[in-house]
Amino acid sequence: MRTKVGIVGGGPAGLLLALLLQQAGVDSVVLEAKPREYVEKRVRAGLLEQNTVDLMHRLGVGDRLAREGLHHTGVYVRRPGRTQHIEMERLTGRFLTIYGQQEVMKDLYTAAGERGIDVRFEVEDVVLHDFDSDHPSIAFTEQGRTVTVECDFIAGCDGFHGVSRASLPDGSYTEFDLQYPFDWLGILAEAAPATDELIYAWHERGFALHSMRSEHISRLYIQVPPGEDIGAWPDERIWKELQIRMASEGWELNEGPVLEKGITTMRSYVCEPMQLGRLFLAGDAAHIVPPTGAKGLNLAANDVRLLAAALLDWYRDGSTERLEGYSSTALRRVWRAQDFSNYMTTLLHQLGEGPYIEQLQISRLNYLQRSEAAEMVFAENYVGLPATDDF
Ligand code: FAS
Ligand code: PHB
Repeated sequence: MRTKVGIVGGGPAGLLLALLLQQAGVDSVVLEAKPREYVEKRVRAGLLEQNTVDLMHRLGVGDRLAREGLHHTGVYVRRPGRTQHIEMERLTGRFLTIYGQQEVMKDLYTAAGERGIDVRFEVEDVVLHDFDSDHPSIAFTEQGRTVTVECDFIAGCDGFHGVSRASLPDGSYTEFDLQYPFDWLGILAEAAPATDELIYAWHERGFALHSMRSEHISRLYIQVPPGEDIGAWPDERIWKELQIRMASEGWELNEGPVLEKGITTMRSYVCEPMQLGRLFLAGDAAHIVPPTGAKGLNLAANDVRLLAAALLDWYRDGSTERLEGYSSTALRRVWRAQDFSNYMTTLLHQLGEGPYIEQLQISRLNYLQRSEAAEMVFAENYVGLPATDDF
């Protein structure tokens, strides 16, 4: 079979790219290893920047997000005895939206179906060929049958553990990697959020985060040791720890049945360049940020916004300027998000690096509370700088 753009991976990056290309009349085929239900049920991101919301509306897939998404004007930063509200919308004029990645995926798959985009689920043995030539192809197995799709370009949107980055020849890219000495344990609970906006908590026992998915569903995270066994965390122990770390005079966390829980490793990673020949990496396939800054999905959306514009230039008039500049352009925002995600992670977690570093954290939290300039830097990075052609 033949298409214009072969997209490996049917997560946010892959589907947003397919919809952006389809909107301009460019065909693609999306190859996803998992069943649709699995991707739609995978609990991941919850916070969308305005750039990502604007992109969903630009694609005409933002109606349910507009109806059901929670509009947030800022976040709380809490530590024992102090809670600061950082008013991001007042400081930057830009807002945040709470809308689960599960809901984003349902909306993107529905639109892809309605617009006739060819999404193949449960594919196996995906192998990329000849992407260092002008006639790349992708071989894969579908219900036991081997299929090859010939294309002009391959978009590697298959996440951190995908096949695309692994297909790059040794020596053709550089890796920047930082692993943190802790993980996150996250729960989804049938409990009314006890806060109107997110609470990021610093505590001597470790970090905690109160997020949500709706007025009935809370999403909560705590810092745990690296490689922690989830079996060591029965629900009541999780709730007890959350109550301690998020404690505040006259405030109490609402508890309820835990619907889902999982452990996430904390890593900062970048692969440079994000392209080789006719293979272009986007999203987690090229970079990972710790979720403390809520940037992962938003970065994936930004990558494919830039990649789609570059591909459409080529299909319109053969110009290659933006294609050749895709990696360096996308990496500008990637490294901005890497810096901010690292800043938030090292500010709010117990790093185990001794009392001096802990005093630095306290000093930074005091400065964030005392200085409007520090608040502005925090707010500007958290909401995401406006999307432009070169950033
Ligand atoms: P994905 O990993 O989502 O999608 C890649 C797809 O490729 C998957 O569906 C996979 O099945 C498929 N695939 C893999 N190998 C394949 C192969 N060989 N062949 C075919 N298909 C293959 N980000 C935010 O912006 N805000 C948040 O609040 C936030 N919270 C998070 C919380 C947690 C606990 C985690 C783990 C992540 C969070 N993130 C957040 C980051 C997260 O959302 C990712 O950045 C986002 O899913 C990246 O999207 P993709 O790049 O499309 O990769
Ligand atoms: C979430 O809602 O899952 C979420 C929100 C903010 C983060 C990380 C996760 O920083």
